[in-house]
Amino acid sequence: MSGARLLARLDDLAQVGPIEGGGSCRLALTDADRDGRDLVITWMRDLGLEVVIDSVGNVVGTWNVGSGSAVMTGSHIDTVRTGGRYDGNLGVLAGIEVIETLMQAGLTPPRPLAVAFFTNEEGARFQPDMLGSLVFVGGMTVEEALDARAIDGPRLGDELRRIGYAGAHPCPSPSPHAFVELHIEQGPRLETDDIRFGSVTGVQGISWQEVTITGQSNHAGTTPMSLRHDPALVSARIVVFLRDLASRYGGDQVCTVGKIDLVPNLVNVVPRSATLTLDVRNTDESILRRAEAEIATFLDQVAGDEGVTIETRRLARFEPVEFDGRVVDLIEDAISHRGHSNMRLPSGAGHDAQMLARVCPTAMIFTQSHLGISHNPAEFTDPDDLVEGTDILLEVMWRLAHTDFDAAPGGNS
Ligand code: HGY
Ligand code: MN
Ligand code: MN
Repeated sequence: MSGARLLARLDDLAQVGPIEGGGSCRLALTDADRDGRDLVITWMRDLGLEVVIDSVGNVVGTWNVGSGSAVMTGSHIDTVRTGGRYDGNLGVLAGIEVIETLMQAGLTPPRPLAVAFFTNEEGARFQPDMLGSLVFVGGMTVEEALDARAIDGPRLGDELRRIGYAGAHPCPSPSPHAFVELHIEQGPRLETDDIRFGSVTGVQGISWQEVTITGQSNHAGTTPMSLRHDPALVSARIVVFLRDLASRYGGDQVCTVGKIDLVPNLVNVVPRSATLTLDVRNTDESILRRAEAEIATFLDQVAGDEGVTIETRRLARFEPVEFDGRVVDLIEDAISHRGHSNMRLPSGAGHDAQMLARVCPTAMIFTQSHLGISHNPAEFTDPDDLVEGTDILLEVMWRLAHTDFDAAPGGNS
């Protein structure tokens, strides 16, 4: 395995859509995303992989050796606006590195190996997140995906065509033999507990909605406070309510208002409207549903209090996912066998693996994230962990290629 080649490619990819602080901004299907795609496909083609682009722009590079369905790895190379250099990129470039290493070592697996990057994993520009992998496994129709609207307006299908990634390959795709994704944890748990790698047991549930509050724009100087119907105030009350809910629930409950747009957004105008996003997550589906119900009740109540109207729109909703215990066991064994400390943990972030888990035995490998920082250019993972994580990925993929899941009954542990 060439750690230098992996690290150099991570640096090269980080230079596509570069932002201050050493991170990247490659929002899905923008020119920067196109440039990142072009670069990674070049590396795939230089390896002699068969590169396929499907109808929502997912890209799969396959080393067509052996027989049967492929062992697949991969992740995403689109980023949030304040992206770090490892989120998603590591999983894709590590997959390429694994294949290149095996080729150069003259080691041929009994099955094809594939490495993919999926469209719009982040869900920052188009919703839902993990859109590409969701279509890849048949969880969303191509037509519905192509009609998704970006937060800046364009239609997903038009953007795909504009950047030259409206592929011909149909979705859903045939199911892989197995899927494994290497990803940074993006949270603090491994580092806090001084555990080097994680065997990821699943992904927590996620609930995204857009809330539009309509009040009455008015003069900031002349309108008595008692006569105001102020969407900015209602937005603030919603933010505080979500923080209080998360504190009351405790445990894995997290709530985020990441985006607030005021109209007309001027210093001397009581806003006419506010549009905000609610990101609510929990590992437990019943608790997540309880949180959603509480939020809906609060929205009704605060609309009455402040004399505004509130409309909501579902942006994404995925229940918690449990990975295949046989794959988690295999990952844990590979980590231990290479002499490293290991922790089993669920993922706080969404990943393409949670979609692949619908169609084949799937799990993930986590590396540490320094101080748990991610979706931030300060995202950092020790280069030794990036390289060793790739070696673990290689071992896991090799073993998956030699695993007959039909003979090994089981599933979620
Ligand atoms: O939002 C997420 O969990 C992921 O980064 N798409
Ligand atoms: Mn990611
Ligand atoms: Mn992310």
